Amino acid sequence: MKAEIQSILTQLGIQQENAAYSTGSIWGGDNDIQINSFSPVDGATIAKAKMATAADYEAVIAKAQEAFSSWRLVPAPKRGEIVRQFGDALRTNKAALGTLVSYEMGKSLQEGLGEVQEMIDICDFAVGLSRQLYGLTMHSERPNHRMYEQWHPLGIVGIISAFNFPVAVWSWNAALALICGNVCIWKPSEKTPITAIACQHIIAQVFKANDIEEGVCSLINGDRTVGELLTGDARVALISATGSTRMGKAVAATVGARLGKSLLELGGNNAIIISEHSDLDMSLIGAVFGAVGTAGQRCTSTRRLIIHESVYDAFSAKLVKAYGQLRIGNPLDQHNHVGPLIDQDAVKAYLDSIEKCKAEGGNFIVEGGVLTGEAYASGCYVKPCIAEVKNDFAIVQHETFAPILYLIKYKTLDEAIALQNGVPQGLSSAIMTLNLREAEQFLSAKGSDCGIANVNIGTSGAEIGGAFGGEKETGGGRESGSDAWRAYMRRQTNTINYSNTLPLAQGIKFDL
Ligand code: UN1
Repeated sequence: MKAEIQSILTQLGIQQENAAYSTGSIWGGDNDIQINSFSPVDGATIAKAKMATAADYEAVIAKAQEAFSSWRLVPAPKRGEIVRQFGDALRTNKAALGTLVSYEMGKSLQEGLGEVQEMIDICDFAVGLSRQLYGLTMHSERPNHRMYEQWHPLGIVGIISAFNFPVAVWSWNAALALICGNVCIWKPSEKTPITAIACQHIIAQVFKANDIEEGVCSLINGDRTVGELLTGDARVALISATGSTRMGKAVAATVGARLGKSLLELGGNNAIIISEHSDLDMSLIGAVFGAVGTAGQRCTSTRRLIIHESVYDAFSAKLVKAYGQLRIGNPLDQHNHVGPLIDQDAVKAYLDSIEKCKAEGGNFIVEGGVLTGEAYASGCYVKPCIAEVKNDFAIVQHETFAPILYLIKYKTLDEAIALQNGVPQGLSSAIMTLNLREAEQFLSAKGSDCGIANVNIGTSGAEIGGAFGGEKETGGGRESGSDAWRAYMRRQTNTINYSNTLPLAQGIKFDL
C-alpha cells in the first residue's frame, strides 16, 4: 500500500513538506509551524503542510482582489468552460484523488471515489448553469419604462470546509462561485490539508492551460486563526462554512457583525421513521448505511431510528444481525464496510457519548468499543453500536460524529413526527412507508421540519442536483443544486426610462 500511496502523492503533486498557501500556480508561505497530516487508516504521516501567517493571508487576499477585477468580466459561459475543463481533470484524476481522500480521511474507497464523482457532477451542473443565471423581468407601472433584474458576482468567497467531505464540499462551493464570477479562497480542515493541496494542483493546471491569472482560486492552510481572519474580513463578501454548530455560531456572529453574507451548513441529528407500513428489508439497508457509512461522520448520517412499536422487535433483531456482519477495517480494502474515525479525539468523543448515554439510561443492544490489534494500530477504529434511548436524553439531542445509532419507539405518526422534529438540528430526515397518506403527511407543512425529507430512502447520500442544507441549528444555508447559485451573487434591480418625460412612481407629482 505504501508504494501505491507514494505514487498517488507524486501524481497529485504532493511533496513531503508543502507550502502554506497557493494562489494558483504560485505556492508560498514559509512558516516553520507545520500541520502534520496523518492517516487514520494506518497512523502514518502522509505529508506536512505549512501554516499560513497573517502576512500570507494578506498576500492571498491581494491576489484574489486583483483576479476578481478581471474574472468578473469573463462571460459566464466562458467561465463555465473553465469549470468544464476542471471536471475533466477530475475525471482523469478520479482514482488517485479518491484513494487519497480515503487514505487521509478514512472513508471507504467506494465513498472516496463517490466523493470525487460528486465533484465531477457539480462541475457538469455548473457548466449548464453558466448559461442560465436568470433574472426576472417585470412590468413597470410607468409608461415606456423597462424593469428587470440581473445577478452580479459578489467578489471574494471564503470557503471553510470540514474533514468529513474534504474535497466535495469545496467543489460544490467553488464550481458555483466560479461560474457566477467570484474568486475563491479555501481554508480546508486542518485534519485534511493534503487532499486540499491535491485539488489545488488539479485546478491550478486548468487555470494555467487557459492563461487565467493567479488568485481566481486560492488555498490557505492554517488553524482557526486563518479562519478568523477570513470571517472578520470585510473584503470577503461571502463566507460559506461547513462544520459543527458551535463553529457556525461563531462564524455567523463575526460575519453578521460586519453585515457580511454567510452560508452555513452545520450539524444534523437525522432520523428515519420506520413505519409499520414499511418494507423492512429495504429499510434495513437505508438505516445501516446511513448509520455506519463514513463511520457515522456525515452531516447526513442516520443518528436516530424512530420505529413503530408493532415492528420494533422484528426490526431491531434485523439490525443486530446486520451489525454482526459488518466488517470493520482498512477502508482501502473494498471488502470492509466501516473504516476508522478521523482521529483519537473523535474516538474519545465516541467513548464519552457512549458513557453519557449509559448514564442517562440508554440500553445498548449492540455494544461499542475501540478495536485493538495490528490491523487497528492507528487507534481510530471503533465498533458501530446501537442503543435504545429516549429522545429527550441530552446525548440524543447532541450530534456525535461517530457510528452510534439510537432507537426510539413510537405509537402514532404524529408522535413519530414530533420526535423526529424534536431536536435542535434540522438537516435530513426520512420515512420508510408504503402508505401514501403517511408519506404525504411526513412531507407536508406539519411534517418534517428538515431541509431534506425523503421517502423510502435513507437520510444520507443526497444528490448534487437538489439544494443541500437544513434548518434550525443546521444553519439555514443551501449549497449545490437547484437555485443555490443565488447565494453567490448579488441581485440588482434595473429600471430604464426610454420616454421623453420623468414620471415618478406611486403617482407622485413633482413639477419644477
Ligand atoms: C456532509 O456530510 O457534509 O448527502 C455532506 C450526503 C453527501 C454530502 C454530505 N452527498 O451524504
